[in-house]
Amino acid sequence: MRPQITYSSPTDRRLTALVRHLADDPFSASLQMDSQNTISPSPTAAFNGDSVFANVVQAPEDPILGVTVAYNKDPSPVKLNLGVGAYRTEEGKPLVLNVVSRAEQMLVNDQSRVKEYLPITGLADFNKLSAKLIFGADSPAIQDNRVATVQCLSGTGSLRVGAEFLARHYHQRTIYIPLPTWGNHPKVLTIAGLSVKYYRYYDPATRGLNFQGLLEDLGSAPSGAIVLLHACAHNPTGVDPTLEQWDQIKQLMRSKGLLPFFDSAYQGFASGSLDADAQPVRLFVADGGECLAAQSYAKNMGLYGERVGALSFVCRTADVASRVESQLKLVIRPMYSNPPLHGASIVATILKDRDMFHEWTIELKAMADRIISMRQQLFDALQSRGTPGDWSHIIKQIGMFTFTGLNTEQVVFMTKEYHIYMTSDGRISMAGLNSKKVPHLADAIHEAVTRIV
Ligand code: KET
Repeated sequence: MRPQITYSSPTDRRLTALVRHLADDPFSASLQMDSQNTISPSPTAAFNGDSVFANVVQAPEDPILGVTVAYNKDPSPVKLNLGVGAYRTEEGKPLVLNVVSRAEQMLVNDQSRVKEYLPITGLADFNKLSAKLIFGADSPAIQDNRVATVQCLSGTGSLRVGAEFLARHYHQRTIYIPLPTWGNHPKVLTIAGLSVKYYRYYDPATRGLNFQGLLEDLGSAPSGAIVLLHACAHNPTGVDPTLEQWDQIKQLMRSKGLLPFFDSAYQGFASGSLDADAQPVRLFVADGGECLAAQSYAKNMGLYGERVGALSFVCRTADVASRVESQLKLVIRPMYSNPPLHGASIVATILKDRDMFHEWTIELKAMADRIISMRQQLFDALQSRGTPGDWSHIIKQIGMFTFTGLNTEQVVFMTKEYHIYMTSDGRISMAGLNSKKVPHLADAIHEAVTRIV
């Protein structure tokens, strides 16, 4: 007799977990649609003379990247894309940092360079320098060799590899993520095999942090649960805890043995200072405890399309760190084998040269300052129009985004009548705005909130 075969592959389990998660997602109905259309396997197509894929249903666009797709199709000359978090200059153009161009030129001129595969863990220099950037040059964890860092495919890839590792090797599969959070978080984490739960983060009434709710929810999390924390410039709300609040969060998490997983996609974009923005992470590392950090160079070095990022595990001992690294290789190798060379070479060139590093910090600060000035200009424009409501959150929130408080209907109105594109939750990318477009945006907001209450 043939043995009974049970079809419970890791992929099946992940899909089941993902569908289960998305079905009771409290925040976004569009996620459920995603799950129907992109993730659940379609019924097998019978051969019908057309295509074996005839039963594949049309998937909806991504809630963030799909905004750019819609924007690109709009022929209007006044259109404005405030959807994706991508920096634009005052002229509305994408920016390649001078220091990045300089590093690329140096790489091109270096005749000794070859195009061999990198190791599975990526470029060694890049990894060391990335750990130094986030944990600090004098970090005791780095000095003790307790940090395992691997180069990954930008922030998203770092989150995915970290989550896959945790699903395989960590005793708790539950990860708590803020409500709301970056729309891709629940998808990346669930498909990696973790089970997502939310902790309260944002209070729509105050347009600030729901600190009490956060403490209550983490306080009732099962011991050992993983907690995703935005290192700075929380996306989409632009609301961060103060350092004192971070300290309280740390104490609570340590007392319950909760494992911090930092997503650091905006280091330098919140305050303009790389060190200041890394303080929350360094606070957690300073007590000798363990944590994970996913870093992205998409925004702070403008390397969006190069897909360059790093995942670090801060461990108790060097021995543990080395074993963690050995297992990370087993996660990475069947996923994409090894990471790309070019972007990491640019980053390493800049981080290891004093002058270039300094030049980078100046360019980064200029980007952060331009965003802050956009906040002020938009706020002033709404004030001068007498737009109903309190708009002070525009200048209080930090980082790339303003969580405006505009509802979906108002967003749809602004897109239809003013050709202004943004995500349906009312998030606008301040980095996509410029002085010339401020009056247009302020007119649109003014009309949207006056007409649609
Ligand atoms: N984490 C957060 C919090 C985040 O906002 C992004 C990107 C990422 C990670 C991933 O970035 P990567 O390019 O993989 O390094 N957010 C912007 C772009 C996107 O959605 O992909 C955004 O929210 O517009």
